[in-house]
Amino acid sequence: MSADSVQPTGHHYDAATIQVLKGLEAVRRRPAMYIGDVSARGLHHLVYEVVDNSIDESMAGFCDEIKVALNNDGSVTVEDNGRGIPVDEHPTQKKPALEVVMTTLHAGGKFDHQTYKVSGGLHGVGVSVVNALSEWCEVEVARDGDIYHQRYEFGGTATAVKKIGKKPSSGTITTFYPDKQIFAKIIFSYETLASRLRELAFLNQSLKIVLTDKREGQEKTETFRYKGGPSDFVKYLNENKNVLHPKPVYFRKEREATEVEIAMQYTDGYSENIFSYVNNINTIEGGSHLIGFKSALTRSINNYATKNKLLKNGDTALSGEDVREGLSAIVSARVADPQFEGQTKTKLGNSETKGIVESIVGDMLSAFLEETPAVARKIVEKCISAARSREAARKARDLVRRKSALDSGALPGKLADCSLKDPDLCEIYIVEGDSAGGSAKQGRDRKYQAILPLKGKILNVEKARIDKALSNEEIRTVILALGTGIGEEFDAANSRYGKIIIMTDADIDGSHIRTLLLTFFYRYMKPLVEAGMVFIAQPPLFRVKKGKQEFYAYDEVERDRISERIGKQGVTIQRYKGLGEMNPDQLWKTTMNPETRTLKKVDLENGAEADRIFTTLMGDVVEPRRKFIEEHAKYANVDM
Ligand code: 0RA
Repeated sequence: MSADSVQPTGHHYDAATIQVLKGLEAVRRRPAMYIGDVSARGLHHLVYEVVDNSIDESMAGFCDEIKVALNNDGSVTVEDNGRGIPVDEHPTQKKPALEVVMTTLHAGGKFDHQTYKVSGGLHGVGVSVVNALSEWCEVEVARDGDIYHQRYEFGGTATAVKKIGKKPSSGTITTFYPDKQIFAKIIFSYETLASRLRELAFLNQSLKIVLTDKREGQEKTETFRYKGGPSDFVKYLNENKNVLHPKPVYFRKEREATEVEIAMQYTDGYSENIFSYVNNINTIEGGSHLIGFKSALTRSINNYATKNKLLKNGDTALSGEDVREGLSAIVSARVADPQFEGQTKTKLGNSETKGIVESIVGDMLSAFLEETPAVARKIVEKCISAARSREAARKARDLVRRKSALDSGALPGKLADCSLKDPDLCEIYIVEGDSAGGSAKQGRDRKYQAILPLKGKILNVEKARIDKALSNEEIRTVILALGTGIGEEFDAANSRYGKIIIMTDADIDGSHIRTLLLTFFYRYMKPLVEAGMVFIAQPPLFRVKKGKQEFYAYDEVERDRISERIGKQGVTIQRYKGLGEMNPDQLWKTTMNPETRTLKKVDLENGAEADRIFTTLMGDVVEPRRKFIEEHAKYANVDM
């Protein structure tokens, strides 16, 4: 069924209905405008949109449990124990409020501004969008002792609101089945949903969120409920790190209708892990709340250090970077009328929020430092040590800068650059080893493909400060080749290539080098990753050959399917242990030709989760790493 044939069944087709259908038709015609895209990401957003309505009900204080179920038929159910969506007649639409909410664009739980003071939801488009993009959707509302039910198909009303039973408690149950015509693949990832639901549970102290996978063979359930809220979030982030003080610093305060909640804990590491949220939305691009937090942090710690004479002769004031080294923090703000800006609409624009957050954090943090001198001292010492090595870092950075400044063409000698200069057209393959580098250089299209072979392992930046990282030859080579600069000077816009493709062998060493490079990009060039510019090449694992016929398989299943199809007799199977075993032509055909290759985009859907993964894989603590690899080995397609 197409958008054009959306029709409410069993309903009088009046002017108001046409109005409604126009809205939802627009959603079906241009779904990406409402949910971002129609890939896996957009598909999962459908669930978040429904969950966000229940979260709003919980933030208003009427709901303390949300259940999400992945049903065996491919549909998803979201259930809450809130007040239930009202079912009485809508004053102007002359239809049950439930029906208005479900079938009218922008009429979500927020149709009445009095209902919720603050409200979450990235797109905030309302549940009618989910309805419009579903083959079918059913809602059950329990209110005032009765259960009401209504069914919709392709966004239109399929049945009238009917009483179907009795129930003493209230709540809303929404089940929807995404439209196969709109979403290419309607397979929900348990892990993707789990990490967002876990995040929501951390941000909404004591809210219980239960995720259940009911799909055959995948049955599983998890309950997310954190009595410590953001403090528990920080502990979770720091689980595999060495912390400087056992209890996260935590405070929550409201000022001028803005609520600020902060949890923070220092580790002995070097990276900065601050995750900021506004109304439960991860503000990846930051904004005024984050600026307010950072400036209050710098000022409070400097004031304390000065007042207590902790800075020695020769020590300069602590910089923002110094006071954030090794810090894990959650900055969560609830703002009544958030203005989201930036490319991904995840940057808070409200200018008044900066001052509010700054004054709350300044007051609360200064008080904490005064009252907890033992912890305060440890924190300040850590910051001072960061400041002292900042000097060394600057020297190391100068080294890179001088080298790159020799002349604009001072690219690393090992780089085989492409002839085009427009970054949008150009890509760079970062290749493991000289022999694979040789094949890649011969096989490439030199117009737009550059090759950078790396000699050996790059430094594990998870365990090194920037000065040490910059003393590593391979890391310097990558920075120079990309042209982005590093540290304070880093600018993704200066990248000489639009795509950065990591190409390593399909073995343990290869996956290690890949992880080292990803750790480096994640810690030092995160905007490149966020912009979706970092990719992993997918070379084949096998060549299946029979006579003149030649096929490439990217995993065992494919290998077996191919040999099955061409008949097992006379088939030779070669397992590629390294890229170097492929000749230039094979490498081009299988891994580099944009027409035929597959690239895996590195995405950061959930920053907090990504941080934990890098810490687990690259940090000091061994046991969780072993466990992680064991649990993920079957997906990782590496024999670690
Ligand atoms: C507006 C008013 C009221 C409840 C809701 C919206 C509501 C919406 C959703 C969406 C998912 N779960 C929900 N739970 C509640 C109630 C007004 C009242 O009862 O006074």
